Amino acid sequence: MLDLTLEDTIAAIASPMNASARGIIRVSGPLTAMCVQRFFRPTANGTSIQRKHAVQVSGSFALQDSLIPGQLLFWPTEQSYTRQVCAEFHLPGSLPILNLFMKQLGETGIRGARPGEFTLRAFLGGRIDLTQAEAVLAVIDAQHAASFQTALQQLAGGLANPFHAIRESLLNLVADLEAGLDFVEEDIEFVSSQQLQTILGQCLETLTTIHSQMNSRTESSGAIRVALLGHPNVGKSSLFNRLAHEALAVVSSVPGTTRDFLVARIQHKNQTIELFDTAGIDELENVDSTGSRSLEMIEWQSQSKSHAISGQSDLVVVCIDSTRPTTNWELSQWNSIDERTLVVLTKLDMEIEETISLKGIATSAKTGRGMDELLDKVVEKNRALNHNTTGWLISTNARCFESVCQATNSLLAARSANLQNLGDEIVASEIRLALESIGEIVGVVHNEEILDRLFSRFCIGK
Ligand SMILES: Nc1nc2c(ncn2[C@@H]2O[C@H](COP(=O)(O)OP(=O)(O)OP(=O)(O)O)[C@@H](O)[C@H]2O)c(=O)[nH]1
Ligand SMILES: [Mg+2]
Repeated sequence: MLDLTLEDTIAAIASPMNASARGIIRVSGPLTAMCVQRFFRPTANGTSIQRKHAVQVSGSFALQDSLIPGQLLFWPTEQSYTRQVCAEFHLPGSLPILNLFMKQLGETGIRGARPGEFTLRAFLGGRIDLTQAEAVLAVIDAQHAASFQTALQQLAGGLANPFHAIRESLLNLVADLEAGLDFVEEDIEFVSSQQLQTILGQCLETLTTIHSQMNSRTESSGAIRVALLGHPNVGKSSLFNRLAHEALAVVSSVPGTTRDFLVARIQHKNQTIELFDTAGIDELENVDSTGSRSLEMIEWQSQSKSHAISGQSDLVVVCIDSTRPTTNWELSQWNSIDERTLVVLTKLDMEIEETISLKGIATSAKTGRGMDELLDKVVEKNRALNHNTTGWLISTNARCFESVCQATNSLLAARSANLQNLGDEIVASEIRLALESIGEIVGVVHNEEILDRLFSRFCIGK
């Protein structure tokens, strides 16, 4: 269960758990200043670290009887991520050193942080709202440039800002209505029926927009970028032309025909696919043996471009010529297949090389065999991938969807109560219900179950 108290001082190793140049221990809570005082010695004599502002100081850390060089980042006030006194100890990235330092901190009464506890404190301290906490997770989890961007936007308040604006308007409205109720005898009105209708109408409009944005966000958006990758002459350009229904790329029996890359946009099952034909990738040992130096350079540049394209695309289709023995590079691709990779066997209208043991989508650019199956797999794979990589954002959607619907219903009820002159008490009570639903989205209204479910999915140190 979550610990919602803020009195404990917590610490955790916040850098990856492997040997690296720098290891980071993060500390937050009331004992932080004491432990900085006790374990850190600034290099420059007389450097004061008990300031009002955040500081970054070089020095050394006392670890048992030794002094270890490092850097201290110190936030002495609550103007920190967790809204508490907070520090980061940047030490050499050796696990034994970091573990020993953690043990030393434990002896001063500081306890190990639980998963997500730093972010939880940032939330409880009002530094971030729940949608942003979810975005922190999405940023950590993002394996994709697109989902990383969406997560960053959400972290910057992209999703929560309109909710905050609606909350503000509704809070003012309730205050006006309730003030009016106190003066009901004197017939003083703080907000007219007309004004009320306008404000409710604006809030409803925003909620409707958010509702449809949430709907479209769960669906795949934009084109799927697919790179065709493989050795020279395996038939990438032929496949590309067949899929694009156009002879865009030059096809020839000379290996290394495609030097640059080509792109074609195709439609399949209501989904746009951006297909990239790339230069053939040679086994490294072959690159050195080809012709003059300048030719090598061109080849090397084309190949590194192919790698770059495959790195930037959503999916990679590795093309393997079924009429030739498998190469080491193809085997290595096969062994490192991940959720972004599809394997295609080409030229299946010809006689198959009998030693081929790799499996893939059977295709022939000549007969058109396997084209639909390949495109189906692309769409399917992309859907699964999107689901994984934007999972956290979709979970924000799932968590908030119902609240958005409830808030909408309450505001519709408030509007009709006002039109039917049912009295300001009824209107105000419906608006309060809407406020509660919106409060749940940004976390102004929260319960331990929601927090537990969310923060337990973080890793330690975040
Ligand atoms: N029979 C048959 N031949 C094919 C097929 N696909 C490609 N080829 C032949 O294989 C040779 C190479 O095809 P390309 O499409 O140029 O191969 P590539 O992978 O783009 O080659 P690079 O651009 O050099 O990397 C050509 O002679 C094609 O006609 C196929 O499905 N069936
Ligand atoms: Mg080609």
